[in-house]
Amino acid sequence: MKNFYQDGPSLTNTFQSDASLQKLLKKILPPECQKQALPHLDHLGQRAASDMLEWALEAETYPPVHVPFDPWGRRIDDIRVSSGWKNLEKMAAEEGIVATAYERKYGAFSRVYQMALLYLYSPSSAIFSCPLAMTDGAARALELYGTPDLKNRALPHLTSRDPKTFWTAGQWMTERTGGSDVSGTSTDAHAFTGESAFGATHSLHGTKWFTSATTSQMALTLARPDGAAAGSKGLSLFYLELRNAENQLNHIQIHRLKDKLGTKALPTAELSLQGTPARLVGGEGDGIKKIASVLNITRIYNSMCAVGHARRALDLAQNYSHKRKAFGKLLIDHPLHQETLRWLEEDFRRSFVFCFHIAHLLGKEEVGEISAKERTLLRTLTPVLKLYTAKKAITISSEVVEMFGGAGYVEDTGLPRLIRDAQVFSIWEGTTNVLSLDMLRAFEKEQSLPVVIEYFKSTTAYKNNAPAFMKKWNEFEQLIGKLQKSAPEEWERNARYLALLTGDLISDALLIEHEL
Ligand code: MFK
Repeated sequence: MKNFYQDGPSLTNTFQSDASLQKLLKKILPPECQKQALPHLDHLGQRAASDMLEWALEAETYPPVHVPFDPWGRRIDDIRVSSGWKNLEKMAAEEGIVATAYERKYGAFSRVYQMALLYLYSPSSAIFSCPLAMTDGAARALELYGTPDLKNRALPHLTSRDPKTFWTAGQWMTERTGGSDVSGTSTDAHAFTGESAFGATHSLHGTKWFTSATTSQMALTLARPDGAAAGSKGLSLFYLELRNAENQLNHIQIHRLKDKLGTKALPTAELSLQGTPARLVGGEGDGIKKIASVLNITRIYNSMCAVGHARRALDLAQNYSHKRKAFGKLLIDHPLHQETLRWLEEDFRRSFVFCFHIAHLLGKEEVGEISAKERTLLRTLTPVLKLYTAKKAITISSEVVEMFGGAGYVEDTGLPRLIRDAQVFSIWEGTTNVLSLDMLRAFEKEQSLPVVIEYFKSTTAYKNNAPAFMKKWNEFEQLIGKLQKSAPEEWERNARYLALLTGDLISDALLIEHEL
């Protein structure tokens, strides 16, 4: 076939093509919420397959640039981003990707509605979902720990639908000594004596090693006040604004942008705080515990973005399977290709249903409708969700790229980005091992293992003796039994395996409950 040219994959309205999303939302959202949410999601699904794709491509093609000096040698540390990136930010505000959760028009279901928006927005956003995650996390931390005046100052911006007043937030935890173990944080906080627009209490000195997105207007960060203990116990949580009224950086110097494996459109910088005015949040001490309220939100965002990413990879693979012929027939007509897709689709649905379950629990917690047992489940299962969905997104992305053969390995098809951008999900906001240990932390601190076991025993899958569920359940019971007789170190050695098994069990149970 001399004149043969293959058609590439294409997307249609990503809400309309998503049977799982429609089915789940119609089942769990109350009618008045559906009335607003479903048309809104339909509209967003259309944008995710049209104008957003153009902006995302532009943002990826023209990644951010750090301009340290003006032409005359003045230090300016400008970070220049493409108009595509700016449009994605503007649109996020207008569509209420963060605001929907905080307006709480539909109680606990507002979070489910908002997460569904994020799920559609994220895979076409060139990872603008990352600054949104930190914005949402900062809003929650300020809700929980901020004084009324600090809340009044920042929350209306973080939850605004008006692009002119919308702010994004950064979460600056990682230093050169580490992103997982932050006990070595060497940013010092000295008493602040000058004037500041936001009631600064301290001035910060130190280096932050991974700060995304450094174009944000505010950030939450950790620092050690004078006289505080060494290690993580001596850390406090601080609020800062990056720029002053003259739009100059507030004693912050940007060293360089990171040259990352993926998430190329996202400006992630190394910077130093050189006497940056900052304000204590929630009093001195307990910095890790307070920033955990940000992390628990960003980890759920990471999960929802991983699920959205997996859906996008599969949409492309499904579409291509109906276009591409090999060995005399369409890919979709080959039994082995069908089987591979079926297996990947099931993996996707596992992550999908688990993620929306946790989003609903989060919504209940935020409006004070959560029971004690549900709160324990939310705390224990959030790290499991994050590690589980990240691993699934990486596997699915890799398999989908393989389904395209050589085309999947060629940059200008856009397909290699699927793998690069998936890899961040298992790194950002806690690696698989760190999160497995966080599950153990919750077992211990919240005494949550009995609650998890009780939950599994209450599911339809358990009551109906569903074969796949019971096979894993037996393995889970045996492993727990063995660990209960072992040294603490054995819990740690088995933590990852146990976390993945827990993820399998909960997703099995939820797939049966929701008939997905
Ligand atoms: C898309 C953008 C991509 C851009 C590229 C990004 C590349 C990567 C950049 C990064 O570096 S991301 C890394 C971000 N860092 C993290 O996510 C932190 C990961 N590390 C952890 O989560 C550690 O487990 C932790 C820092 C929390 C360990 O610190 P500690 O001080 O040894 O923990 P400790 O003493 O057990 O906990 C302190 C308190 O916080 C305890 O409460 P109490 O004071 O009442 O005892 C804990 O229960 C509580 N806590 C810890 N984690 C919690 C939590 N509470 C609720 N939820 C949690 N998740």
